Amino acid sequence: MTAVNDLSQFWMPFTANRQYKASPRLLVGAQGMYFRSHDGREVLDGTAGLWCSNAGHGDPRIVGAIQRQAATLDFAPTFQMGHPLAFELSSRLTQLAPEGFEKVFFTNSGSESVDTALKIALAYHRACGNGTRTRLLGRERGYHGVGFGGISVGGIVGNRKQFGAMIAGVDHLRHTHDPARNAFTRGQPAYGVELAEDLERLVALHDASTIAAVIVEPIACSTGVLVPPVGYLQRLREICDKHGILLIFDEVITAFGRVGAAFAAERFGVTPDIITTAKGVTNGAVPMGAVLIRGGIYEAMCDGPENAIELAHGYTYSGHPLACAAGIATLDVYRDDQLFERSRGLEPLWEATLHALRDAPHVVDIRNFGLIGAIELAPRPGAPGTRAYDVFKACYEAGVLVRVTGDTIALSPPLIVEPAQIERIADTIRTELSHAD
Ligand code: PXG
Ligand code: PLP
Repeated sequence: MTAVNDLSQFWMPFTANRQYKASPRLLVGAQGMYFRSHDGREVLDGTAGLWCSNAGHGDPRIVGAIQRQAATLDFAPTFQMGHPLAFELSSRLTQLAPEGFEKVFFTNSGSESVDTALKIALAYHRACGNGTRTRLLGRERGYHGVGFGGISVGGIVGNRKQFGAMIAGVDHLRHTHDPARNAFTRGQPAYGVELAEDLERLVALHDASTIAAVIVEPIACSTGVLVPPVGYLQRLREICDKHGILLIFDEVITAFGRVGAAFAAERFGVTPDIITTAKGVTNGAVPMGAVLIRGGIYEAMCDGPENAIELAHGYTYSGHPLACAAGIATLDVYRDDQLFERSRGLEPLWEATLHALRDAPHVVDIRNFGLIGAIELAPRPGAPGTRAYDVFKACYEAGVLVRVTGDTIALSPPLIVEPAQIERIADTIRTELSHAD
C-alpha cells in the first residue's frame, strides 16, 4: 500500500475533517461488490459508493471502454464542435427515457444538472413570452446538490445557512415525512397525498404567472429516504399542468435501475418535463451528469436566426469523451446484464430483510423503495447524529459500508448485490445496533 504522508491539505467534502483525520478510512481498490481498504480488508459496499456504482465496481467492460477512449480521443470540445460518442450517448439516453424526451444536455455532476435544468426552465418561459415566470419552487428537506441554484431550491438547512441569501425568488413545498402516520411503511406510504396541495397554496400566494418550475426528488434520498405517498407525484403533475408550471424530477439517485426501472418517473408512472441525472449514468466511473428534456422546450428557444445560440450555457467538459465512453459502456452493461430487472426482482427480499430489523435496538422507522433503504434511529439525547455515526463506523470495522445522514442509516447497494450479501448487510447492522449505546 502507498504511504499516506499528510492528510491535512485535502479539505474533504461534506466531512468532519478533524474527526476523520484523527482515524482515517481509506479505500485503495474496488471490485464487484467490494472495496479494499488501506489496511487490506474487503469491505462490502452497501451504498454503491455514493449512490452511483449501480453495476458494481471495476466492470471490465466499462474500464476497457474508458481506457480505449483515453488512448483514442482524450478530449474534444463540444462548443461549436463535436465528437461521435456525445451524440450516441444522447440518443441512447432518450431511448431509455420516458416517451417524449427528445434532448439531452450534458454536465459533469448532479449539481450542474440541477443548475442547468433550472436555467432551461427560466429560458423556456422567457422564450414563450412568459418572462414573469421566474420563481423556482423546491421542497423542504430536498437535496439538489451544492450549486447556488441547488442549495436555493434545496431544503436541507445545514447546506444553506452558511451561504447567505442564495438566489432570489425561491419558495418551498412542505416535505412529505410523516412518521406519526407512516412509520415502518413498506414501499410507498399510504398517507400524505394531500401534501401536494401545498403547491396550490404557493400558487395562491405568488400567482402562477410568477412561477417557472417545481423541482423535487421522486424519492428524497439524501435527507434520509423519504418515499412519496401514494398519489402524491401524480397530484403534483396535475397541479403543474393546471398552472403551466414545469415539473422537474431530480433523478440523480433514482435513475438507472435504483428503483427497478430506468427512471423513477417510469416506475411511478408520472412524467415530468425535465429529468436531472448524474452518478449512475457512468456508474460513477467518470464524472458526468445529463439533463433530459421533453419535446417542445428546446424548440421554444429556436425562433431566432439559425446562427443564434439557443441556450447560453455549457461546461468545458459537457459531453467529455471519457465520460461518454463510460456512459455508453455502462448503459450496455445495464441492458446486457438486465440490472434494472434484477433490481426489481430483489426488491421484495430487500424490503423483507430490512423490515426484519424493526425490533433491533434504537430503531424508530424503516423505509424502503427499489434497492433503497433507510433505518432511522432514535437520536441520543442532546447529541443528534452521533448514534448513527457510531453504527456507521462499527459497520465499516465489521466490513460493511453504509451511509449515515442525521440519525438515519441509508442503504443503496449496487444492483449486482447477491441475496446473501443483503443478509450480511442487515446482520451487520443488527449486530452493531445491539452493541450501540
Ligand atoms: N440531486 C440529487 C437528488 C442528489 O442526490 C445531487 C443532486 C448532486 O449531485 P453531485 O454529483 O453534484 O454530488 C445529488 C447528490 C448522500 C449523498 O450520502 C448524496 C448525494 C451526493 C453525495 C452524498 O446522501 N447526492
Ligand atoms: N473560470 C474560468 C476563468 C474559465 O476560463 C472557465 C472556462 O473556460 C470556467 C471558469 C468554467 O469552467 P468549466 O467550463 O469547466 O465549468
